[in-house]
Amino acid sequence: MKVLVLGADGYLGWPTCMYLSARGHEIVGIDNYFRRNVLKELDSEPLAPVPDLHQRASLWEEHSGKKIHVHIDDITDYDFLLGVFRDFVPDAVVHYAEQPSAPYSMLNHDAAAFTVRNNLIGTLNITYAVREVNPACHIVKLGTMGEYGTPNIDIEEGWLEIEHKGRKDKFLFPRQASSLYHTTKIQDTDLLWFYVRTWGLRVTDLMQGPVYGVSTDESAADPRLVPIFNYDEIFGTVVNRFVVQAVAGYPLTVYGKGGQTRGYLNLRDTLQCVGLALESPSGKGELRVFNQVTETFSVNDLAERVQRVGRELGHNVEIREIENPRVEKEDHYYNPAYTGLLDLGLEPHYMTDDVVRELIQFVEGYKDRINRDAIFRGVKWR
Ligand code: USQ
Repeated sequence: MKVLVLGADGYLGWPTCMYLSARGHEIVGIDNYFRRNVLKELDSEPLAPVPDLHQRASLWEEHSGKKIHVHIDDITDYDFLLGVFRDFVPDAVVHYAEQPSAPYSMLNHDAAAFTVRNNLIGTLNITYAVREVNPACHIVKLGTMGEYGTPNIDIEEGWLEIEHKGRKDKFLFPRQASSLYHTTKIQDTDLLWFYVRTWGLRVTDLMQGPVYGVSTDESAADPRLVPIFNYDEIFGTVVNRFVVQAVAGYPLTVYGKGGQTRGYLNLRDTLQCVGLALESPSGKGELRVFNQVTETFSVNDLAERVQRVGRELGHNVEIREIENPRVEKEDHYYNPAYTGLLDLGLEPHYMTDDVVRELIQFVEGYKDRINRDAIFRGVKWR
């Protein structure tokens, strides 16, 4: 398959490029270096040094003999995106090219406006380019479990059948996000659903929870192939942050009561899920939704696990409840369904102590690069 990966430089984008390339797909990757640029502005470098995308593509070719073509440009520029579509004529597009950080979207007006513009215009441009060049192209969009929020009912896999005054219909499961970033992902879903109904596009929406981990089969060849790994407050996700905090001797930053429960998954499983979705595309005029998580934990569960494994490895790991900078429920019901990807063949890599130990050991190798000032700055939701 010819697969266009948007957001190819990111934490998920680069490992996805390698994973799909290793499986024989032809890959073109695009990235505008948004994350790299913001990290420099915020003085929050990734934990391990990351060669630029051209250099990583060359390294990958040296190790695998396979080419990944890359463009450093912006998909919100429609002429640019359309040009790539016309040259490459993709069979599928994997859409990671969103401003992915909830705290970034809550920083100030400029960051909020950037998030709305980038995420919505980017998604709109993809739909137009697909219709123009290859309407059969399968769009695999990374959504987020955060679109559903934390309702006091079970979360279904994308859809909900409602009976009202004796009549029934099926709707997208109700959405109520708790950051502007997550809200733009709801709006993306709505955009795509509209064009699925109107133009008959094929779309898979992968409602993903927070991802953790760093190693993949493909990055084992060379440490310079590991994904961009952030532990700062803006781009780091909670498990990766806790592991770095454990190694740095920085008390684990549990926000509020720590009862916030989410569905998590290992980076290796993100790759499997995207691969499975690509290999069995949704039908014409179908919006298919999968909840892309493998297990649920509260923040307290995660902190306790990282503390236990960190202490076994000789680290001084304390847990500190700090005033929650976000507006979110800290004690709530959470019961999402997530069987669709298992039915397609997903074989989960669960979060065992060994997995956490391996991640801590990776971080230990870069201990000298940890910038303690980047760990917590307290971006407040209000
Ligand atoms: N949290 C802490 N301490 C920290 C960091 C986070 O207690 O130091 C808590 C947060 O308050 C939240 C939970 O951990 O309740 C998860 O936070 P996170 O920063 O790992 O995840 P989030 O901001 O929700 O966003 C991340 C990705 C985003 C993706 C989302 C999936 O950055 O791109 O869409 O995970 S989900 O959370 O299911 O919406």
